[in-house]
Amino acid sequence: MGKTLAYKILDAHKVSETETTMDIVIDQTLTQDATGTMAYLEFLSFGIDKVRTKLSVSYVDHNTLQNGFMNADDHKFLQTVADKYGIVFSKAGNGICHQVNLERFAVPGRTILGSDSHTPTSSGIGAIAIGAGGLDVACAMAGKPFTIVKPKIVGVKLVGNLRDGVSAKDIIIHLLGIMTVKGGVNKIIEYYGDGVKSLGVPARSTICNMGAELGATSSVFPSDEVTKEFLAIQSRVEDYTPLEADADCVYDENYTIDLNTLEPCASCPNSPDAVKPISELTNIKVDQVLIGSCTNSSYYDFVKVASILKGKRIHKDVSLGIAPGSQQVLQMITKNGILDVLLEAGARILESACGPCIGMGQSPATDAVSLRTFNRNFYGRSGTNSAKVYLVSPEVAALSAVNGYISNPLGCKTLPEFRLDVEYPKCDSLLYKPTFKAEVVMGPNIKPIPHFEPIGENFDAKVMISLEDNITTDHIMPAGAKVLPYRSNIEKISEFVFSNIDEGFSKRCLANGAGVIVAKSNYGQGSSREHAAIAPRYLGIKAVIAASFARIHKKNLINFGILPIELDIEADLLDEINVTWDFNNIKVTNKTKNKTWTRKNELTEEEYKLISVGGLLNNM
Ligand code: MIC
Ligand code: SF4
Repeated sequence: MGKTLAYKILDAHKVSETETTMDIVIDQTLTQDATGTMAYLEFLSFGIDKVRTKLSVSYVDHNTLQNGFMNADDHKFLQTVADKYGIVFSKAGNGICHQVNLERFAVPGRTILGSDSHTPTSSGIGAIAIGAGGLDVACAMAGKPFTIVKPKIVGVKLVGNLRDGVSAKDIIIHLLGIMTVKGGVNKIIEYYGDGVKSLGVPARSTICNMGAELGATSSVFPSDEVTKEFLAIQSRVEDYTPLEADADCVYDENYTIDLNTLEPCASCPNSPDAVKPISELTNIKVDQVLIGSCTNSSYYDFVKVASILKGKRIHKDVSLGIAPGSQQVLQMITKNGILDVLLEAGARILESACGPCIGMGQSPATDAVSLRTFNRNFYGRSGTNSAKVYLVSPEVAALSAVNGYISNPLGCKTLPEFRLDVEYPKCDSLLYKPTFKAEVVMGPNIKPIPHFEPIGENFDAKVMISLEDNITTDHIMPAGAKVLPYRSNIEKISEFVFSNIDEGFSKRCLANGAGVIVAKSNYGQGSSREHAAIAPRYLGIKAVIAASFARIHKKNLINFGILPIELDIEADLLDEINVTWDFNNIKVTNKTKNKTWTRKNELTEEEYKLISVGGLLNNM
């Protein structure tokens, strides 16, 4: 039997395996500023002289709002660490990490680990790119292989061609509607079929990007002539290698998407898997439209947008914001007349950065409807809890901005004057190669990582919060302009844990001592931010009891010495819990309700060891 493309790449990087897990060598890493300061503090604590990867890149793209010294302090720290330890530095303004990584660095067949959940954007080029917590990325930079659960491979066959007005974003939104936000956990989504040829690398990357919303470990496209062309216009055709699955490979799960009949669709508030066709949503009045983020901010996306906006003006009640994904994209749209079209239509031009996607400005008005080409519409993420955020394609976004209500772009053509087959400027003026000379500068915003004692194998604790299905890391550790500047200060940021849904959480934890969190399925979906584990640990959380966990968050909990317990239990606030556990079993007793649950401990030996010693940092 032949091999899937995913296993061809994984097996070529495998250094060891158990029945359920495999350790893979990581070729490249990426970090961004909001997770990077922790990742580099962790890296520095290893006492290593330089990174051991083929390539590591440190991006500044999230905390670019510099209201106060904090974010600027962080940027300086990141730049000096990069320079000293052999890491390429991408300065604020150069663009969103995933867009720039795809343009300038991702290589077919390589493994890439990034401290951001949307790292799989780079898989559009035929790499296996995986999102992880900062500490895992720090370990990879130190040359340690990365452990993954051996993934099941989902084969998605793409058939035919997309109609005008339908785009790659609709493919992945459609798949989210089928597979849901937990359908991809511990799986890699592999795309194949004749429909693949019709999708350029940016379109493939849009699809891989939102594989993160499926909870998938990664996604992957073949590396073919289309990939070669993309690398050629990026002046790095030498990075090309053809790669595809064997024709007789067998997938663990199968889906077929007929591109000929696919319709434009949207993820409705407040979940990427709340999917409806646009044809069922028309006539909803729109207040804000935002085009950008690592999902849809390529030059190719703006060609589509300009084709719709050309000669038109946006509706007077709509605010349209545009954030090109990188300096290169900005330069391209400037050169090719697209920027003029956007300005004439009435667009506000935002910085090439994450910006509103992570609540850094552009929060909508009370109860407003906001259409975004982004990847997440979780409760509160936009900065306005009552806003209704829909995730859509650039075509839906542009047409709706003109009409003032959600509109169906089916049939809208790309104008030939906005050509795609042009040479791209290299535009590396904000990329810095390391000189190995800098002294690390650590401003007052950067505090040491707290030390955590092991939780012990028998402890009493109180239920600090009891939650539903699909709790996101945005619920646990909100982001946004107010909170993000404290990413390098655990004591301060811990005040905000669960603050959007339970303002008293952090004070209650500090007053009560040892705590547990109780939740239903897919706890911790969404981002890779390890702050969603470190800050609760700082507040005394020793275990999370949930029906199931999202992949990255589960690893982050273990890395910081919190016990993840896979159990579906009923518990109320401040119920008294006893947890007794060892390598083989876990016993949870709700002393208040007089109920006991026992289960086999599913932790690997390594995970057991990490929790026993209080986390990965203590272990290193
Ligand atoms: C996100 O999209 O939620 C983020 C912000 O990029 C996070 C990382 C972070 O919280 O810093 C992610 O996706 O991992
Ligand atoms: Fe940035 Fe948004 Fe992409 Fe996260 S999802 S990396 S915040 S653009």
